[in-house]
Amino acid sequence: RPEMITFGETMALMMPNGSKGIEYSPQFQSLFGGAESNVAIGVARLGHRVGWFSRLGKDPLGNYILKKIRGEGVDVSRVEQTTEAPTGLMFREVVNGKTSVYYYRKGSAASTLAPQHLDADYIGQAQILHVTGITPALSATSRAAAREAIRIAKAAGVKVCFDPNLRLKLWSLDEAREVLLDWAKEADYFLPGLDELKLLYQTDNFDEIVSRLNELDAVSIVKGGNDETYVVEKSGVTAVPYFKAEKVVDTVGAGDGFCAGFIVGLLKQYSLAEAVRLGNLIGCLVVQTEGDWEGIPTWEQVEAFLTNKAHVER
Ligand code: KDG
Repeated sequence: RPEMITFGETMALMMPNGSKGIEYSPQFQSLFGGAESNVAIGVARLGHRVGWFSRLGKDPLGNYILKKIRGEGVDVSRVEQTTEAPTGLMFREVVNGKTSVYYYRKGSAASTLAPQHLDADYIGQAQILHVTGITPALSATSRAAAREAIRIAKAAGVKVCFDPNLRLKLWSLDEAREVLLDWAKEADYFLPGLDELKLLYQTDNFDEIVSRLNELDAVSIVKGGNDETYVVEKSGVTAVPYFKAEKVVDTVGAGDGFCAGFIVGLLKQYSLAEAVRLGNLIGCLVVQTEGDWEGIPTWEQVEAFLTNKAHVER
């Protein structure tokens, strides 16, 4: 039985080889990514039982994604493959240090996810449900499904982690603000980035952001301010410093790696600050590898890192 459940769209990901960018690159790496499956893979690598579900196309990209996620030890028993719609696709390039993502996902299989695809018993037996704000941006039915999953979790006493993952290529800021701030009220753990909060609350003032967060029932974990993560509780704000990355190769997926580490900390009943420290470590390792999730360490690697164990080359 999974300790954590998550769901959402996972897409094939094409990244140009070399520095030419999508338009001029003759060669691409074929990868995959999705905010929620990135978190699921992370939690599995860190040694905990986790389930992820979605709808994928019954097509080669859907088969590829399903096999890879299953291969990472994630329970995919609730994934459905359909011939009604294709697996979504994205391209990502880093040109002159700037990352750009292009989505080919409108009408994808995952966007046809609807409340009738949810297995309430499956969700209800977990300890944590992790939801992101990408799912409500995909379609009316996937928004309804995500909202219903939160309702099921709360009714069953499952803790809800909510990462707003603001994606302005998917919906307008006004529409996103309305939904994301409403859903934040349902969360036990709200996991936004500081940049997202500045946009959602329309202010750069940190104290004002903290007082808005304190209106929520949730504990808020704010990623990405001044090389530290903030734990915002009504009793006060705790800053937890980042680990220093040796080289930054691909920052996409850092937030998901953070969530995976933080959730594992919760499952291990760490203090909030300790769980955030583990999240920070995973985020720091993810940015040093290309791809969304490939840089996530195993639990053994985390222990070796934290105890400074010497690496045996051969
Ligand atoms: O957090 C990383 C995700 O943004 C990436 O995997 C793609 O899920 C994705 C999305 O919808 O942007």
